[in-house]
Amino acid sequence: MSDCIFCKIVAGELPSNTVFENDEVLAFHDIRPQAPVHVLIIPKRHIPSAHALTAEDAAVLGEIHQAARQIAEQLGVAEQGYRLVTNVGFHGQQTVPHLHYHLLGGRQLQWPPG
Ligand code: DGP
Repeated sequence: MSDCIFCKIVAGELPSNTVFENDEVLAFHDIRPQAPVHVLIIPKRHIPSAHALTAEDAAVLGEIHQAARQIAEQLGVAEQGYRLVTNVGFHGQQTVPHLHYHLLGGRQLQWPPG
């Protein structure tokens, strides 16, 4: 999508601090980190949110979870634990309408979220 900032990052039209990339998935540091480790993991193909997923997206979801495991190991948060979360829509506080998973770690996270 031409006006999607994450599609622009995928296309190399906007910069990002990449931590993982394969044919289907890109992961980069969040521009406004909420934890010592805060990475966004996205499908390269534009999917608006988790609510828009279909059975045809099963493979890319698997890729995202494989990437998350690898990134958590790479950035040293796998042993202590981390959070993998996706926000959906207005009440979910989704601000970028391109599916993304936040990988947060490096400190004790709180539950429930606000
Ligand atoms: P959400 O609120 O769940 O839609 O999260 C969107 C996240 O995206 C938010 O934590 C800030 C981050 N973000 C927004 N624009 C950019 C950008 O241009 N680059 C990077 N690296 N992160 C961005």
